[in-house]
Amino acid sequence: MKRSVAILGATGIVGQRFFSLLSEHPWFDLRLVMASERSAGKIYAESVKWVLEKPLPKKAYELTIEQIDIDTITREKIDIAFTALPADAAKEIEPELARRGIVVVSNASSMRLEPDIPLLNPEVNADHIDVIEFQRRNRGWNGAIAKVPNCTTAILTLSLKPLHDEYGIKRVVVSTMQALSGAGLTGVPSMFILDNIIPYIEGEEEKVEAESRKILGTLKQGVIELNNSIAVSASCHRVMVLEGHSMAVFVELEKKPRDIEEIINVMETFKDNKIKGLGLPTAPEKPVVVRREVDRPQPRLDRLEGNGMSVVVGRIREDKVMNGIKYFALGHNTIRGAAGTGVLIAELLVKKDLA
Ligand code: 11C
Repeated sequence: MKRSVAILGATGIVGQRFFSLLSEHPWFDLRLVMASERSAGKIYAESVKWVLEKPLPKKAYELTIEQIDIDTITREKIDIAFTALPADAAKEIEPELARRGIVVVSNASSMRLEPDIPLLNPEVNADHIDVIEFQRRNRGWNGAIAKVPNCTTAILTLSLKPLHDEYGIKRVVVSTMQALSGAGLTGVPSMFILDNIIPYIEGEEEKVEAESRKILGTLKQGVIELNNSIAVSASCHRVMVLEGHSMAVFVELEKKPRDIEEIINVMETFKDNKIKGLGLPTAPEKPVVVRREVDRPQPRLDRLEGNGMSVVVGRIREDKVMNGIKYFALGHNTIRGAAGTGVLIAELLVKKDLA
């Protein structure tokens, strides 16, 4: 049976991505699109400008934006609420929804590091979903909260997972080149960074460093423990790219790879064992795609690989300073790094009878 779903924060960039992925989803019936008072009362198609393809999905003309209201969500018997809310609003609204029996799949950064809240990048740590049983017991909720990782973290950890499984990772240094859409910069405001790079993204480096260790951590005795044996250092930067976060990644490994061909094989054959065979509609056929051309991946050419759900890796080479390897990685920040991973999490929750 289809689950009834809502999007909270439906008019922002991530909200629009949620809309495009949910409006014709085989398992989900998109019933409510909610946003602030400013957009309430408008037909959805009239309020969106950024990511949605033209022609807009039929639902965009059928649904009217409603003001965010917990009672309406409860009354409409929504099973799953996808949220793209600012962290402050999410902190208030999401626990109340979970208390009322709604399953929340949230892109907001609030609560991501709480030990009984799963921070899911399904091909990497789908098993962490089991913490929901403890979450429900601890907090007395009938619903639940599952979090989507920070966009850079989702892309980075998907590229690291095959390496970690095969060789063991000791240290990661990452330098990012992040797209404008990650900052919600549309239209004129994005022009402020034309011919420029902004070498600071508030809170991003801390998120990458902590969230990566949670995603690569383990579920033990009802909580998720950070992986403290992996050190992560990030430097994050905004560049004049519309969509797609790129990063130069330097990794110290425990075990020495035989050669670069072996590493390419390990990455390309990464089989996302955690969700394999579940038939999740949004899962890409290949979570990690390797490009051999020296000038790839590039955002404009490669960000839609696997419908935006694959991470594309290139320029894999030995790094003698790190006693390991270095490579370049790219992922679609609003799909793999946000709404796409959110929908994949919801599919996993349905498959596990948790939503
Ligand atoms: C950016 N990564 O590109 C940010 C946006 O942790 O969900 C997403 C912030 C987050 O600026």
